[in-house]
Amino acid sequence: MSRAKPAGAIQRAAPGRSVARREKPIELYYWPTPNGWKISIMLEECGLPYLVRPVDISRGEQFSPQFLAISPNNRMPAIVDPAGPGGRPISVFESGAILQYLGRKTGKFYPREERARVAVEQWLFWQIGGLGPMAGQAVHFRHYAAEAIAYAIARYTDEVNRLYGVMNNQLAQREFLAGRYSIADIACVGWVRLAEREGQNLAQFPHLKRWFETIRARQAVKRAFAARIAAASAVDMRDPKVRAVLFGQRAR
Ligand SMILES: N[C@@H](CCC(=O)N[C@@H](CS)C(=O)NCC(=O)O)C(=O)O
Repeated sequence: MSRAKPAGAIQRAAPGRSVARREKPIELYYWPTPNGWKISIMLEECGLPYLVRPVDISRGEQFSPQFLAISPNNRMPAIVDPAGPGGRPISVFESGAILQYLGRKTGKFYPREERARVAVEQWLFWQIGGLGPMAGQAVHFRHYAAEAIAYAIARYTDEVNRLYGVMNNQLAQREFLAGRYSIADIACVGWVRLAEREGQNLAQFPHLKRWFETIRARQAVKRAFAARIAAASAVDMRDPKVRAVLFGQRAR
């Protein structure tokens, strides 16, 4: 398996903020996927300076010892905040934990008041335990599986359809999943962006469509979605070397 050296870092700053200022940027270990977008959206929304450290998961960079020291699950995203608690660096892996950390750090998109916080957390965990894994499997069996397995395609496509219906019903009553725009919406939007690849038609879910269009129009979200990593755009998922890295992983 390839142990390619990570590609160069890309420094980003919120509009109107200079990256030359004293504040050390948060390092974002990133690849442009729905899980990666969650954190680039949050950093953009919070106006925090950050440095993108691409983790080319198609070449096995998620298995480098340096990355595993931060993210032992060999998955991105992860962050290193040089100004963590007590002014000392802290690393965080798992996108939900990162969103909560950044929400607590900035006081943004993650309310303190207990009822409002619980409302956000239940939808955040719903995404982490439900929408993300199910949509990921739907994409896998619809687009990447070596053979088309009708049962698996139907099972995951149906489950994502059910989950979209749950969001649609919630959004019939509220502007955002937990009332106000929050880390729960930030966690979900990248997966809804891939609706077509998941075998879903947003026209079937008018409230979800309205929500998606509202969030997609936010400047921070536009910037996060527009950020390109050339190597990622060039990945060919049919390449046997890429497939050997990403599929059939077992304990090491
Ligand atoms: N539960 C994790 C999931 C992260 C995840 O699945 N990341 C994928 C890309 S979307 C990854 O890094 N894959 C590398 C691999 O499969 O080896 C989170 O929410 O952070």
